[in-house]
Amino acid sequence: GTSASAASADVFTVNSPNVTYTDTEIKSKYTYRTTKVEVDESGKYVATPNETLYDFKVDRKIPKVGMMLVGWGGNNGTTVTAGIIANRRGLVWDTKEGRQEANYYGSVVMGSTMKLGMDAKTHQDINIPFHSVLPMVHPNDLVIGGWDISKMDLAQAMDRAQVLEPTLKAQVKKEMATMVPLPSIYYPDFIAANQEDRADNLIEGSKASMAHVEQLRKDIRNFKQSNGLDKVIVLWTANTERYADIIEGVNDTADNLLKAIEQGHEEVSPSTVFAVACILENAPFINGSPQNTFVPGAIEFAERHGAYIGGDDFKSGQTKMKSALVDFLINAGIKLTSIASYNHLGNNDGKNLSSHKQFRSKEISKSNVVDDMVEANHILYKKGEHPDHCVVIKYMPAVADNKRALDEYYAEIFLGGHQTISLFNICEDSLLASPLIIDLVIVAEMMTRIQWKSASTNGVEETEYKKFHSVLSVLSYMLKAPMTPPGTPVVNALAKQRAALTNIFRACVGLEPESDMTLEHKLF
Ligand code: NAI
Ligand code: DG6
Repeated sequence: GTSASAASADVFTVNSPNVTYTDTEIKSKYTYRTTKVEVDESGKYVATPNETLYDFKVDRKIPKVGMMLVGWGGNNGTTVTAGIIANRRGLVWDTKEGRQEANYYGSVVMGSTMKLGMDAKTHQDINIPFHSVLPMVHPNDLVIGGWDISKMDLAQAMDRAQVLEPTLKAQVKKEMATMVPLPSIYYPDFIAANQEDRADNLIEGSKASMAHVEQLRKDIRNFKQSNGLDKVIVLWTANTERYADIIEGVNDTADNLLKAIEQGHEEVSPSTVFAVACILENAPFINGSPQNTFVPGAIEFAERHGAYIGGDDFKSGQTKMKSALVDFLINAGIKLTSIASYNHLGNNDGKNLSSHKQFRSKEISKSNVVDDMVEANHILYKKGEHPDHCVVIKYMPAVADNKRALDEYYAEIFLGGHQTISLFNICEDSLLASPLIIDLVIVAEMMTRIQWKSASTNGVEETEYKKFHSVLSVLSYMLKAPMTPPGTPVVNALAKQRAALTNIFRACVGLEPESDMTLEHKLF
């Protein structure tokens, strides 16, 4: 059942005539301030401040939520599961560096703060946990389940992943041994041939079918019912698939996609079948891998059902750094001229990516991440000009999950000089990706409880609250190739992505965006 909670009001309340709290809702009247730009007859820009009034409504009842992972038995699936159990039970374990406590480092929602405002007397910043700005689900309360084409229980699969300390594994083993992934759908052509030996937990049939859609829907419903859940969020953290070809009449529209599934068309991937099943169950579906799961027909289908989708590809280490560093360089007026991005890793993800078509999916998601920053600076870059950018991934079994990433950023500075920045990033891949899974699930769930309507401009009050767009671009911070509503721009710059997330959440409780002007400290 649901439990009423006042998580955000526990830490703060907003004292404003524009914000009202009831037991079940927070309502805010919010003025969204932007700048409208037009061009006059002489070709000059005319910038006009613009205000739009919105009403936001947040459902304060924190639901009981299930997180179902596709690829539950993989490195990310086992690591995030063990991590949540460790936090839930407050575990402490020995390592060669001393005693380690469970934590949620690497999660924006659980590990970061945002400025609420300034102390009324001292003008010092008051910061609050990100998690408390709105009544969000706590990850400790997520009920976890999912599917895998490998039938290993989660305790054995955690050993196979070689990510966690033995002293931690020993404490979660018993619980994880009881967790066994549901059989999944496997269409061999979509993942590397080298994955075949782990495919021993399969739903019958090796191409898309409505029977597959129905089985996955049943799995979601059963999970929901047997755990007494209000809501299920599904996240793909299974192997990277190859791209599906976009074919007219097959996956270009919602109706064609459904027909293609009925006919067992070979260009419909397992991840797209999962997406369709989730849309029909109204379970938000997030793609943590790079492939084009959300073919145009899948997006249209989600829109038609008002279901939430998000993707693609977790932005964990090398690319997160890239989307911060390139933002810094270009906004510093430095002309980035090339990025050489190399990495090697030895986990099963690396093995799958050693196959060309699957690597290609990853190459695409890793390569497009600087486009918006380059396009925004027409002083440094002519139209169509962009830095050289090369992405290499190699499989090196010995380093297991400890990915090594080497990046060289080469830039042109003042008067023809050059700057070379060389980065060597050793990141335990699944320990970076797991907190992103938590953030994606918590934020996506939160978005299902926020509604909006345009405030009256002509005296006629709109009565109907609406949802956000099906494509949750607010998840961009956690994703390498953020999906946005069709026809809308993609933002890759990390700071902008975080600002969008925090400022939308602030707006829901009637708070202004954080401008960082701090005039209080600058005026005499
Ligand atoms: P993994 O290979 O350890 O796990 C994937 C799991 O998916 C395996 O257990 C496999 O048996 C299962 N699987 C494959 N096809 C399936 C299907 N059709 N249905 C159900 N299960 C299926 O990989 P890992 O390291 O957990 O990564 C998962 C995905 O996340 C990969 O696509 C990877 O590229 C992506 N990713 C990982 C990041 C990281 O830092 N670990 C960051 C960014 C993306
Ligand atoms: C090698 O590049 C394997 C990939 O799955 C990455 O480790 C993963 O996509 C994370 O990438 P990044 O660039 O965010 O560190």
